[in-house]
Amino acid sequence: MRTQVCIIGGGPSGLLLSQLLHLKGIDTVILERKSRDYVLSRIRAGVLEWGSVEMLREAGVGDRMDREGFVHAGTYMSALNKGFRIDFEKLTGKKVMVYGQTEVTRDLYDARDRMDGVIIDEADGVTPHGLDTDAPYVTYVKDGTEHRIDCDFVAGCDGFHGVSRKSIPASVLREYESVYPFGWLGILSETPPVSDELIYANHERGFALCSMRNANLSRYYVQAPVDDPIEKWTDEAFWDELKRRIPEDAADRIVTGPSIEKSLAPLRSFVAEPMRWGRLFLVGDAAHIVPPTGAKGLNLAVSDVHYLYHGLVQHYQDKDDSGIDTYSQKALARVWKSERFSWSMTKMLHRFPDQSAFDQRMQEAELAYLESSTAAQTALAENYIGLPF
Ligand code: RFL
Ligand code: PHB
Repeated sequence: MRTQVCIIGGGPSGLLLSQLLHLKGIDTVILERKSRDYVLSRIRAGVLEWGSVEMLREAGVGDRMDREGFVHAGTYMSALNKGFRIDFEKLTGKKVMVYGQTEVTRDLYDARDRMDGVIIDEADGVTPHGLDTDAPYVTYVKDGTEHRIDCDFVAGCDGFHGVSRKSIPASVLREYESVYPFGWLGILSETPPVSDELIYANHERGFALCSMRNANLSRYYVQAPVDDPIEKWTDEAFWDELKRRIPEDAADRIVTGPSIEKSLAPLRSFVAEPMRWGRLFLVGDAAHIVPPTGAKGLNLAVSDVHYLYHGLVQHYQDKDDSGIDTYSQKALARVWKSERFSWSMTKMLHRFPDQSAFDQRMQEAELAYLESSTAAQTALAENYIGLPF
């Protein structure tokens, strides 16, 4: 088989890139290791920057998001069980959209199906070859038979554990990493959200977050030791802990119920450079990971897609390679700024095991400054709603 762009990974970045390129007449094939049901059962991001919202609309998958998503003009922060609000709209003129990654992925799969997009799922042993030549190709095994796809370019959209980044020689690849000494325990429950906007809470027992998916589906997180056995966290233990960490009025009115999903995710900051090697481009989590505190992971995947999509369109339509030649540089400039924001939100809001009394006071002072300063709130809001592409 031959295609113009072979995309490894059928998560949001691979699907969105495929859909946008298709609309410009550029042919793609997606190779996905897992089944579609598996991909659609992953519960992940919940907040879209406005730039991401506009990219999804441009890709023709904005209708359900615009009908069912929730536009949020601000967020609540809480310190020592006392909340204050940051008004994104007043401070920046912009808002965010709360619409789950699972739904974004579903909308993209539906659109690709409607347009007869080729998505090969349950593809094993996906391996890119000849990435530093003019004739790259990708091999994979499906139902016991090996196949080969010849292409012009390979887009590595295969997440942190994928094969693409590992194809870049160690002599070229530079990796930067910081692993946090805790995780996020998240639950999904069929209960009305406790608040009309998200609540990010700093508490002496650890961080907590109240988020949502729709009017009867809530998403809550508490900071927890990353090696805690999940069985230890009965629903009752989770709700008790969450209530201790959030503002009292929220704790009093929260509606609890059985969890329908529960998982413990590690927190990491990671960047791989460069994001292009020969005919390979890394996109999204394949190149970088942020801790979820700033809600940036999916949004960074979308901004990578933005730069690569425009570069590839320029290459095919105008015979101009300047876009793909500057892809890594442009994407990384934005990636590092989002890394900084996610890292600073994580440091401000979590309890670290080795935190000294001084560190603790610094955190309290930072939150007090944020509460009282329009300049500090504007800086947070500008990053949260998303830096320009
Ligand atoms: P994905 O979603 O990991 O998709 C990669 C796909 O590649 C497939 N794959 C392979 N396919 C073929 N061959 C191989 N060898 C392969 N190896 C892997 C995988 O099966 C998968 O389908 O990466 P992508 O597309 O770059 O998207 C990135 C986002 O998923 C990620 O950044 C966000 O989910 C991060 N994130 C959040 N981002 C936000 O913008 N806002 C949020 O509110 C937010 N909250 C979160 C999050 C991530 C979380 N977890 C669990 C990691 C909350 C959590 C708890
Ligand atoms: C979510 O709803 O899953 C979510 C929201 C905001 C974050 C992280 C996750 O910062």
